Amino acid sequence: MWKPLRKSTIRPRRISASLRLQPLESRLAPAVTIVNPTTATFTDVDGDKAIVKVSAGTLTPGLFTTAATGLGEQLQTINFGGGGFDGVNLTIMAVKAPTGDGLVNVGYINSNGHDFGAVRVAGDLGRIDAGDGDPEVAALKSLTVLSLGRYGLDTQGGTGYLQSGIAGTLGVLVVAGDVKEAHVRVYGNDNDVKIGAITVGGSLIGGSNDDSGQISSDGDMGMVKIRRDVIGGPGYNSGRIISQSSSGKIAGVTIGGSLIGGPGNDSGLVYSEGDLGMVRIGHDVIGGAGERSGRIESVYKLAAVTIGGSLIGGSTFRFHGPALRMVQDHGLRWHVLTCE
Ligand SMILES: [Ca+2]
Repeated sequence: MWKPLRKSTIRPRRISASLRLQPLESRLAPAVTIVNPTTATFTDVDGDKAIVKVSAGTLTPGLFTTAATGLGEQLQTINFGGGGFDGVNLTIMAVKAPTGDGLVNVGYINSNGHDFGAVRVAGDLGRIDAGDGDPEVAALKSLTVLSLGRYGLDTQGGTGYLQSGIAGTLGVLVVAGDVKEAHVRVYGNDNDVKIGAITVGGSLIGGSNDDSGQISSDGDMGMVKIRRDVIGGPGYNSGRIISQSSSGKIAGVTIGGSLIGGPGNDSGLVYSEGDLGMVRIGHDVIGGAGERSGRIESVYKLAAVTIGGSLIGGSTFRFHGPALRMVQDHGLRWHVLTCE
């Protein structure tokens, strides 16, 4: 029997840091300069001039939480949860200094309870919350970032989460590099919410936390393109692409590299509670030590699966059989098992 997949759970835990900059003493000078109502600037940790722009609304210093770090400030939080920025576009970018990288990494963008327009961060983003739950208007029209979660919780001051919650519809998700241990979750009534097109230029990487390295929708999901790999980790449900709507579908999934199961159960997964369109894996599908890891599954229709490389079984004891099995149970569920 198949163990039913649990809905996503959020278990914040400290994530190992790959970048750690020591805060300096706090200082009296304001960290963020309000240039005009829609533009603010600050000096980034490596000396770059960071620029925050909104298409409407009025920026104030109180919206920003920063920590004096390195040569300037780490933007830990920008808080639009109080309203006044509904539907606005937000761009956070950097002008390169001789000491800098021309990028700006951001901890948390909070627009909880309020919709956003297009959000663009020229650097890494730890987390974003947006959406008022009204399905008639997109909760977040688009999110474009260099990477998600690459620096763990360091950009949030060592606390917080890497889970992003979008209450409503996310139009377009573009991540130029990796999604590392971060989780983008679109939630709401499964007949109304969806994620449009998803493009990840690097890999979707699960970690030790449950549900880490994940893109999930309570409703439909458009075409998903992962240029490199989907990699399960030790965490349950880590490294996963999932639509949890029984009435919905995933239009299709292309993984340029491999789908790799990890030590966690149900890690390294492409899964749809509804229909699943064409799934193309450029290289291998590899089962891991976790039960049901390295798996492609649709509860209803599965259009087709192509695997450019090998199908390699994992070490789980539960499913022994041929290298590729497609199993239908209850007349509806199609499973592609990766097993010995
Ligand atoms: Ca920088």
